[in-house]
Amino acid sequence: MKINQSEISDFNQKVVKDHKENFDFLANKLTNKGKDVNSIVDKLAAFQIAIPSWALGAGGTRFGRFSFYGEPTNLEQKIEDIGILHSLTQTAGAVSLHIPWDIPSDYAAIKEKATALNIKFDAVNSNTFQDQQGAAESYKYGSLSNTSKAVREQAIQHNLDVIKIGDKLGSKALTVWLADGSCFPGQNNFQTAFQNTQDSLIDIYKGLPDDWKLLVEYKPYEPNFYSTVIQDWGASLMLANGCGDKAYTLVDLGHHLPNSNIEQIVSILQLKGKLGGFHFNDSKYGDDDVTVGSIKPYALFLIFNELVYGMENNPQNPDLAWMIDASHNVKDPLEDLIQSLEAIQEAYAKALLIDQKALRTAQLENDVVKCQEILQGAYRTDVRPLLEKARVNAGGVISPIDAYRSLGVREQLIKERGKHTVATGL
Ligand SMILES: [Mn+2]
Repeated sequence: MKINQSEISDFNQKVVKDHKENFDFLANKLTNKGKDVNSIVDKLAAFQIAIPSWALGAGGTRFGRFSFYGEPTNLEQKIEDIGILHSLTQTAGAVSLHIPWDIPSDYAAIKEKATALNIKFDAVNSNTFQDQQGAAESYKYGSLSNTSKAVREQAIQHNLDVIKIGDKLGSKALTVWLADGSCFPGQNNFQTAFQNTQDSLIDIYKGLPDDWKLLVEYKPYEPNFYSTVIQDWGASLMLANGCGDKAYTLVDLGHHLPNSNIEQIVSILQLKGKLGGFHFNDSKYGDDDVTVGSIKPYALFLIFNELVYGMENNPQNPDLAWMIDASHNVKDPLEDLIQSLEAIQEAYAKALLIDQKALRTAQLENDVVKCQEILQGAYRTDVRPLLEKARVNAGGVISPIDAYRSLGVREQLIKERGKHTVATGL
């Protein structure tokens, strides 16, 4: 299914009056405060977030999985779903493929489909956390860190294969997330596991095309519960530095121990020019992968404050690969993704409202109260009319969730694909 431009303008027609009133009110207020509203709206419209190919179906836990009906059953349909998200929001202009779940059968056809929907191929993701059917070696006790050379070689070759697949589609980065670690004390020699991982990553790095990046993701625990080989940003940064200039750290919001100061992590990585990618989600307890901004929206705003500062002041840091890395157990996956996209844009817009000059002055004067007033003043602003304006300017809808429902998207997908379809993924 494809949403056409006339459906979008018909929908917008019904709500445009409200939108205009709200936008004019806010734009006026912000202009009086010296803000360049058009430039903020342009920045929002330019901000594109990749949708991972495994997020278009219902997710599950180890206790079970409940289908959401009308799920995409192949890569073509997944790209179509992202096309729906993108035509409504105009902020989901990229897909991040997971290999081997989503290996294209016809590269030219997939590229053509994505191009027609204005979707780019962002970072490709390898998978050495599961055994694949018919594989000679098992990853039960690790992949790139395994004590067996044969296992490490199989895992390295898989990553090199993923690079080749991504290269054919126009991707420019490989994301490596390892489940490697140990479940019990004494199970692993930490130094051997780390050194094996470094050596394996160097072999993968050697296969990277010149204009590619290697993104090294970290996570403190799960599925291993005693230790993880790449457990934090420090381990990731050491490994990236051990590979070379094209290797970077990737921060996933859910991959920290409770109460970690993630904004400080992204800030210092940008200072060092080593933040390569960012995965959005939210959490209450661990790597819960729930809707972005649904639990800790203020923390997301503080992170965006640092990201915006880095984007504006750290030319040594490359453009980031942005991706939503969430799982939808009880919501319609597309509605959940729309909510996440909205939350990301909202945090970004609020961060763009921070008066950086006034903040700097207050910091230099040690006016702690003023510093907090500046941050919270921006945070408390209802920026949704700016998001609406950015979407409308780009050809999207004023309110994506309402449009999605009034267009009966899920009902149509069920009609086209059938009720009990299941998307590949976890
Ligand atoms: Mn992730």
